[in-house]
Amino acid sequence: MRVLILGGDGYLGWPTALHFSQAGHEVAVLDNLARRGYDEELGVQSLVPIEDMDTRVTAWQQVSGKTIKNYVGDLLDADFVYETLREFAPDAVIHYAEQRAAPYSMIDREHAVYTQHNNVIGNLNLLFAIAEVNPEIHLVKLGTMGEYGTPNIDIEEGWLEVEHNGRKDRMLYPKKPGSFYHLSKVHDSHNIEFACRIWGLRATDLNQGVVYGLETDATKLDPRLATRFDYDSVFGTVLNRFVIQAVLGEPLTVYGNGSQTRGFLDIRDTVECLRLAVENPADRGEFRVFNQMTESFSVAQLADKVAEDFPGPVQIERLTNPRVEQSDHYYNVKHTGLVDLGLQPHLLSDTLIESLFDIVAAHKDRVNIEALAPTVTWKRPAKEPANA
Ligand code: NAD
Ligand code: USQ
Repeated sequence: MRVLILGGDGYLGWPTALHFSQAGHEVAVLDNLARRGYDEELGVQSLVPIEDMDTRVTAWQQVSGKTIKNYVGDLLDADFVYETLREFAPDAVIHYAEQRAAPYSMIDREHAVYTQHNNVIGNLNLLFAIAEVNPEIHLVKLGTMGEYGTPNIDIEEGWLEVEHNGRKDRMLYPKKPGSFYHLSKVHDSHNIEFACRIWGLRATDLNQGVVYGLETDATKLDPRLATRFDYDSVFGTVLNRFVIQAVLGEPLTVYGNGSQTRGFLDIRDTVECLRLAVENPADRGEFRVFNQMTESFSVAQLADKVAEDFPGPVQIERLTNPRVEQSDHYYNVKHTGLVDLGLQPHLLSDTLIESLFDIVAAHKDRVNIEALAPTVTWKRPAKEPANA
């Protein structure tokens, strides 16, 4: 198949491109390199050095003999999106290309507006381009488990059978997201469902949990193929951060009492879930939703697991939670759709965490220690008038 990967320069997009190319698909990546810009803005860099896209693509050609086409541009540029779809003529488009950090979206008004504008308008441009260039294209869109929040009932895969006053309907599962970033994904999901229902597009929304890990079969083949690994309090995700903090001898930063529970998955399962979704497309008019996670853990359980696996002393620190989120809540998620398509999950009890310690140790001098502590808070202090 011909597969276009939007956000192909990112943590997940690049390993996904390699995985599809390795599996024999014709692959192109598209990215506006915004993620590298956020690094500069925040004064951080990927813990593991990453090459620019030209070097990555050349390295892959040398290692595998396969080519990946590289488009540099912005999803906010609608003409560019239409042109790319016409030129590459994909069978499937994987859409990762959004601002994806909840804390980044909560910094201030500008960052919230940037996040929702970038994500919602980029996705809308894509929907129109697919509808007008080739409505047969299967859109595989990255959503997030955080769209649902932590409701006090079981979380279904996207849809809920509702009985109300004696009548029944199948409704989109109600959403209770926890940041302006997570909200942008809810808006995207609604826009995509509408495009499937009204225009007959075909789409799969992958409500993915928090990803951990660094290497896939393909990225391991050459250091120039490495993907990014974030440790900072804005873009670093919780388990990756705990592993890095342990190696640096810094305390593991558990927010609140650590009872908040999330869905997680290994990066090797992310790329495989994408392959399964693309190779088994949704029907025309279908808005298909999978919950892309393999296990649930509380933050405290993750900290304990890292402390248990790390060969040296580890301190676990409970910080006042900078976010507003529920603790001690119910969390029970249905996630059978991808398993039914053939996913064989890598579980956290496998050896992944130990394998990360040496990689982190080799690059620990690249860490800006000051970027580890959380600085973005969810609450809004009243602003003094400018002339006060
Ligand atoms: P990332 O930030 O590393 O990659 C996203 C890429 O998209 C970046 O390279 C960025 O430059 C590009 N991009 C952003 N806006 C763009 C635009 N307007 N036009 C073109 N390119 C643009 O993020 P990631 O961790 O690889 O996540 C990829 C996707 O998966 C995101 O949509 C994210 O919401 C979702 N997701 C990630 C996780 C996780 O734990 N990393 C979990 C659930 C869902
Ligand atoms: N947390 C800590 N300590 C830390 C960092 C995080 O206790 O040092 C806690 C947070 O309070 C939160 C949980 O860990 O309860 C997860 O936080 P995170 O930063 O790892 O993940 P999150 O902000 O939810 O976002 C990440 C990705 C996002 C994706 C989401 C999947 O950045 O792109 O959408 O995971 S999900 O959480 O399922 O919505």
